Amino acid sequence: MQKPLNQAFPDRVALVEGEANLTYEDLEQRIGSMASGLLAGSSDLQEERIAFLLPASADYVVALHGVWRAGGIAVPLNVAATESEWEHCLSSTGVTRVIAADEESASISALCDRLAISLIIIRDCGSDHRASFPALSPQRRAMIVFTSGTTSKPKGVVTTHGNIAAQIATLVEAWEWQREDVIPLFLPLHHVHGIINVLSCALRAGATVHLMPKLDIKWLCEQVANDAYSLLMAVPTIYVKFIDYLRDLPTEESRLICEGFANMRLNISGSAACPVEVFDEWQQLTGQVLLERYGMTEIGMALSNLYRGERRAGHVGQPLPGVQIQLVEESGAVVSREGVPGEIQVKSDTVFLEYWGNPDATTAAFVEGWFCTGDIAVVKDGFHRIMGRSSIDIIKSGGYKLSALEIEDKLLAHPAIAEVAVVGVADRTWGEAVAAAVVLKAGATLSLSGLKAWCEDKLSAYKTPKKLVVLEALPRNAMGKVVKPSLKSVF
Ligand code: MLC
Ligand code: AMP
Repeated sequence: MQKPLNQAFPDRVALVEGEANLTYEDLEQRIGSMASGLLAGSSDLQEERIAFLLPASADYVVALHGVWRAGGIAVPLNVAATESEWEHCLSSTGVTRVIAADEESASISALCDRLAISLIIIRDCGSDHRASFPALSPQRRAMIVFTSGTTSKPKGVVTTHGNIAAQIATLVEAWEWQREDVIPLFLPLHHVHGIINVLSCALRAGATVHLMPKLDIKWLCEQVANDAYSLLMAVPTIYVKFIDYLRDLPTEESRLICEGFANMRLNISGSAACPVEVFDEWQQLTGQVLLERYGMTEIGMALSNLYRGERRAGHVGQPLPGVQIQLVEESGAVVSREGVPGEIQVKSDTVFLEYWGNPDATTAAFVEGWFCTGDIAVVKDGFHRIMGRSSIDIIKSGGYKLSALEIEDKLLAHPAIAEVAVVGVADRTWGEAVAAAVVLKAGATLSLSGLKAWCEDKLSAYKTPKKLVVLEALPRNAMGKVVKPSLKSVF
């Protein structure tokens, strides 16, 4: 399934990293060397889980494809996570080797020692002895990406080579990816938006990816003004950041950058709801009509507005090629007419295989072969509109899916906190912001800055509360359960 990347376009530039350009031929050489090194004489890694802690870089791409080519399962780690978060990813999936860059290796080496996992530095991974690589069926497991949800600990979503090929194929077709495309990649590479929609589609199409380890709005705008890119894919928060930046610039400078955006062939928003105001402002500023689409780690992308056709603000469009969608009412009845809301359920080759080591969660996620997303939508004139989620414990902040339960679990260990409830509250930049309501232990005090500092080595920074209220008691119903909807109004 993992075909060589260089067959049709060896001389084209695949990756740009700083001043360096890597052609498809160069990349293929490095992947071959990496895969041979990982195999170290064996013929197939037989789904060995190999994690990597690498920022967006050619090294990352080489590690990902090297693991795939050698028959392993790739487990990309969040470079900004805490040690306890890495520990969960590594131990729950039985990772045996971690590949890291020089800079990142120090932060994970003690953990690898403790878990008896071998830590290898990427530059030491390759081998000059070219191995022959295993033939991989579409059913073979390829990747585990962690997703937060309605359980305290993130779940490992397993996709096969067939799933990944289908996720890429539907987007290459729907958005008409072409080898002339050039796209910046600033999204995190431990989630499907960055891994599949940007990186993998570009490489499948023979396009060029500009890798950047961090979002830098000013630098990106300079590139855009020089017509460096044909495509842009981002979460709504990033469009808000672009809008704020452009609005603050002198008119002429802003005009040049906006013209650059106008010259692109496509700007896409996804991973969280794009507010109609952001859609409208982007169009006013740049002339670009944002294409909004809907997806999920477990299913890749499922719904999308049309590349050639109407793109409706506040809507996520129609099913992508090869993806079947049904809306299902709470009663279990399939919605048969427009205007009736129901849970989005998906059937497609793009849908994941299983949650790693969690057959109960896997079984619970499917009904008669349909994957139940937990997202509620309604259809009008054939366009799907996302109305919300069935669980209040899932928060979408800047495109990251966060579990209120995971954050509550961590905060409960704080010495001043007796009770805690976490909710997402509406926020212009982040979509939803993490907000914590706490009841303190007798005599204790707590400030937001103190809480943030305490969270530093326990939670990734984007999970830490942005708002804090101290209450005498949490609002609870007759069963003693915290009434979270009423808590939102407290903020
Ligand atoms: C950063 N911060 C966040 C945050 N990102 N806070 C809440 N939510 C977030 N998402 C905080 C940091 O903790 C820090 O806080 C401050 O903002 C500045 O940090 P930064 O790292 O400099 O921020 P920035 O680089 O601007 O990052 C913002 C961002 C990033 C939007 C680029 O969040 C991001 O890459 N989001 C995309 C996530 C994504 O790819 N999701 C797709 C999942 S897959 P402090 O207090 O220290 O100042 C999926 C399926 C699908 O959803 O459909 O695609
Ligand atoms: P993740 O589990 O991180 O892949 O996040 C997937 C979730 O993001 C979906 O279940 C939706 O709740 C949300 N999502 C993705 N795209 C959109 C969108 N365009 N509009 C609203 N929500 C979205």
